[in-house]
Amino acid sequence: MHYRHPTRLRRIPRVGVALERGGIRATYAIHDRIGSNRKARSRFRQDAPALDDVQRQIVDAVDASGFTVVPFAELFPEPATWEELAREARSFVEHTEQGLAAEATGGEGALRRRAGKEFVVRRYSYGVDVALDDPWLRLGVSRRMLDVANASLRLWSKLEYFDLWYSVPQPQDASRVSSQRWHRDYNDRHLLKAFLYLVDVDAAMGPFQYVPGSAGSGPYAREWPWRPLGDNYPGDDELAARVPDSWVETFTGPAGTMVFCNTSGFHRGGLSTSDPRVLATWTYSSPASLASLTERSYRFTGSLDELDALQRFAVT
Ligand SMILES: O=C(O)CCC(=O)C(=O)O
Repeated sequence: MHYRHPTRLRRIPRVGVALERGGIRATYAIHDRIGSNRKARSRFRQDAPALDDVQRQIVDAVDASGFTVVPFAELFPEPATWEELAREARSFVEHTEQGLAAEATGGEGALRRRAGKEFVVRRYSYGVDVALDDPWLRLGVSRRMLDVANASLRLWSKLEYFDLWYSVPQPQDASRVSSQRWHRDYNDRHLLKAFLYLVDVDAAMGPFQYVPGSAGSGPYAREWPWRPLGDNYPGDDELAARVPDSWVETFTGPAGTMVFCNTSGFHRGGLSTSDPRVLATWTYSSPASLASLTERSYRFTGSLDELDALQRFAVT
């Protein structure tokens, strides 16, 4: 089974696009109800993880409103874990800033960006080879994280993506583009993303924002409802007309702030007009996810023997 990446739809005549979208949606529905997700759900039920209080609170809060915030140290209390990530983050920032300085003087920065989202410099982007010596991957497949993701999605999930992002500050009058605008992620309704701030993030630095209750059966779930490849960028003014500002959650916070959320609900962020926003992010999706079938951001090149069954499932 193969999904076509949505950017490739543009070259197909309009009737073809409609048919193809229909096909993709039908395929997603089959995978969700009776295909790969059914198996992943039954594996989860056979061996449901025992969660501690912190993990349970995350799962319950995401169930209730689509998001929650937790200090990293509550989930990972060992100081050495944070210290290692903070060191890695500093080296990513240093490398990025050297690259940006080189570009500013007409040189080659050797920085990783993706078309349409040039404001984000990435540590990895897509197609990178990683093993368990990578602390970001190690965290992503740790049972502390994976048990939360699986309990939240109620199935054995796939770690579809992880990366570090450096959001380059934009001019004061810059318009919002891409994921800086309100949207639902198109690829799956069973999604859990984690964002870990690696610097203090204030209101001018493009904090992540979320519309509580816009996923699952929440009060805003029916506004431009989620569909695979749906019309998921309604326009910020249109959204503001239906969702009061006071309802929106804005996640400012110190380095070490961790946000968990279901991004099939409305979210946006990353338009900094002051200092760079630097974060790490992990995406867990169901096996039916459009993205997990087509592309994983990384290739796991370590030995599968180092992983338990659930971790192997997540990275393959
Ligand atoms: O950069 C942000 O805060 C938004 C990220 C986002 O839209 C996403 O990961 O789907």
